[in-house]
Amino acid sequence: MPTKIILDCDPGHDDAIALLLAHGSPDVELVAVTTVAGNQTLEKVTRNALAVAQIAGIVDVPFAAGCARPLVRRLSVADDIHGESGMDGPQLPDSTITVDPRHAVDLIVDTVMAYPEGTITLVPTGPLTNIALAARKEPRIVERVREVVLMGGGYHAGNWSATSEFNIAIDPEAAHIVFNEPWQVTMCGLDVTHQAVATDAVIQRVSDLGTAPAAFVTELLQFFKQSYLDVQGFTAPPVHDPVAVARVIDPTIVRTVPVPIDVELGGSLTLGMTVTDFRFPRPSDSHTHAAVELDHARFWDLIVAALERIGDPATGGAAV
Ligand code: PIR
Ligand code: CA
Repeated sequence: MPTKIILDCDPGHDDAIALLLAHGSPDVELVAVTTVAGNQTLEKVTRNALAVAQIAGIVDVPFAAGCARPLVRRLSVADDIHGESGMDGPQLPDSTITVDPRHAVDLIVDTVMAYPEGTITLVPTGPLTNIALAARKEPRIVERVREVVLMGGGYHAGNWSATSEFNIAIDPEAAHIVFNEPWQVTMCGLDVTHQAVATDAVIQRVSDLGTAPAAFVTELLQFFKQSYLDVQGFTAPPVHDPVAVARVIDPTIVRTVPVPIDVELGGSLTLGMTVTDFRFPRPSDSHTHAAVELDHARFWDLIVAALERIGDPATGGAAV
């Protein structure tokens, strides 16, 4: 039985690839896609999510727009990395797929309450605003959710400040709520996502697939490569968000350790830091888990296989 997931995202080049990985993998079933302001405004990231759905033929999954700003703070977007549209590079098609009328928070709550307890996994790949509000609106989701596997944070270094990663730093209060509810939380932070680099060999492999969705991903990766070089000096771009999806598909691809993690809300230099306690002895009952190591080869194998399965929906028929 595939694991049922709700992808809560802010596409975003890497969010788009996370969505394609989830759609093209037999081991996970997308039951809802929700959007949140982060990499760009809510309007832009929602449009981008629908464009990805159009390209990949994701027609039977509800897409709902959520929060347009963080709980407490003003929105800052990552247009330096993701561009004006939030997903610059490829031409974005107008989508014939329409957004669900429900607010993302309601779609999350309704979905988790409708399925049996312990069956829905939440996969947030943007700021945690929608997830935090859902937990506050319907507290029973906390015990019903199977686990939360998120991209965000890290225990070593930041990308938005010296200590803090974008998804956490943009809405630290929401992240504080999510990390402090007693559900299982796996943090796929920069420590592992900076291992998920798209080398030129990887980009070539994707390009060689020859389908329209693969061409779209190739263009996303080429743009991401250039902006990561210009903005952060990386020679190959880290493709963060699919790491969380990969962890759900195959836990052996992302090694984790159970350690206490909390989110700094008070520090003037460390606001939004995910403070991770690796001290001995490790608590036996930690509900938070830090990802520490990625299997790079098998990670990209999963993405290539997903794109193969998606094939060329526009021309009909998958490649395999
Ligand atoms: C990536 C992101 C934001 C800022 C930068 N510099 C790079 C987005 C990605 O979509 C990912 O979810 C997370 N936030 C990585 O920090
Ligand atoms: Ca993201």
